Amino acid sequence: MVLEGLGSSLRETIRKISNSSYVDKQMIDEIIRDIQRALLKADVNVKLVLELTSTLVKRVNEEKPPAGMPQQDFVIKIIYEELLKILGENSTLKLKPQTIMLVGLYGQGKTTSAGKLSRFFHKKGLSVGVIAADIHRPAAYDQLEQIAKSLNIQFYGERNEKNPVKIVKAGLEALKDLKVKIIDTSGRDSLDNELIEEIRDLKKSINPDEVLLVMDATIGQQAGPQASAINEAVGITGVIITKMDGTGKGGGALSAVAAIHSPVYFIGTGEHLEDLEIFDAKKFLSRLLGLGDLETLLETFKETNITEEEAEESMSKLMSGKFNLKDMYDLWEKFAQPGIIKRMFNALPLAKMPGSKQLESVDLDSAQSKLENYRVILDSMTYYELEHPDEINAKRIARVARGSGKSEADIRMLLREFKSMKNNLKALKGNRGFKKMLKNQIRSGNFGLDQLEDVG
Ligand SMILES: Nc1nc2c(ncn2[C@@H]2O[C@H](COP(=O)(O)OP(=O)(O)O)[C@@H](O)[C@H]2O)c(=O)[nH]1
Ligand SMILES: [Mg+2]
Repeated sequence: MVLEGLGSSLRETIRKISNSSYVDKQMIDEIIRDIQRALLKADVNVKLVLELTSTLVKRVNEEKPPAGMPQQDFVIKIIYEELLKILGENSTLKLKPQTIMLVGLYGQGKTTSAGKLSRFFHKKGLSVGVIAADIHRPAAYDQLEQIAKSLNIQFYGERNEKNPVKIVKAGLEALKDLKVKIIDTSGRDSLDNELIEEIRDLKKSINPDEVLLVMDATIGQQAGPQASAINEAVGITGVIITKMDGTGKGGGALSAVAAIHSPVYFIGTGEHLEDLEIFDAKKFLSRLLGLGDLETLLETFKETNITEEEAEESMSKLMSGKFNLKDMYDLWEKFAQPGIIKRMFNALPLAKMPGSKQLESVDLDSAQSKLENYRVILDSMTYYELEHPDEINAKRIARVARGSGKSEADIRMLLREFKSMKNNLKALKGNRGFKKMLKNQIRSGNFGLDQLEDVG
């Protein structure tokens, strides 16, 4: 995963802050140096690093934590907020009729992303067509045509035409009955005036609703100036960062996003057309920092109509390390709606991190029905078993299987997953920062919970 190096350094810093007994000037200097080093190592632009860290120092020195919030958590909160500014506001494409033009250099993933976006809109029930306006690479026409065919959507191209404006105008006319039109354009090996002029002309004459910059996550320091030049020429409205599944440092792409102040709409996470994710800056950053998906967790609590005290109590229990099957069952009863538990576990930190394979491997789509199965299994256990899951031996497993009508493998799976969940929760126990922060947020009921404009 791109940015994994940065993530692990930042998580280390967060841990350092949470574990410190107080925050003094020396501590702050050390944290700032750590953060600078981590960002520079990840290839984030030097100027951006200095700006970010000087804002951090200023805020940490000048601002006072709200009543009840420990200084350590406050510092973590400031780091979170300032990093979030780089990633930009949460924003994504609307599900409405529109023309989208994709721009970017060679090999960044424009044509593939045209296919991924088409699939995305198509799945949401909007008719889609693609237009091949990459006149530079002969193979681009075939590539896009083939993608369109595989998605069963309409394609427009003119194999021998060399004027992209002409092609796109004719294409928009030919596809005018479709809701969404996606235009794939030419790239170059490096940014030059010819490319800038080509996309500027195209933009001017067709006036698309969106101009999306497609950028490879593993791109280096040159990304910032390139993105700025393209932005000046055509006005980028959003970014798709591709190849997030790679192993690059990622700081170059981050710097570019910061330079053009455009939201990241999507990330590409593989070569296949389904490997496209709506980008959620807050969730992404929380996971990167190891803070867990605080927002999802808090929204989840909000939806349940349970009181804040109950929320706190549940969180404390979850993290006490003494969590047993009965607690899981009680929690289940309390939250009543099965979907909620699934989302809670999903939101917990570490679940997405290396080393917690069990949780990671839980297929989210089947998690719901699996949890419903679990409930049936838990119903067939005795109180003693619920409270002493470690003592559920083969004989007991066989009995519970018979009683619940599930297979012994199902029972074993439940016990295995329970154990792995418990271990993950135990790992959180020492994470003072997370726990306190979470409690505070639950208490204040507010963590910048502005509603996402979710297209789903
Ligand atoms: N691993 C991975 N590969 C990608 C992703 N997006 C595009 N690619 C690959 O990157 C290469 C260039 O993509 P392409 O769409 O042709 O780039 P274009 O020149 O900008 O149109 C192709 O081999 C794609 O399969 C992604 O998100 N992950
Ligand atoms: Mg292409």
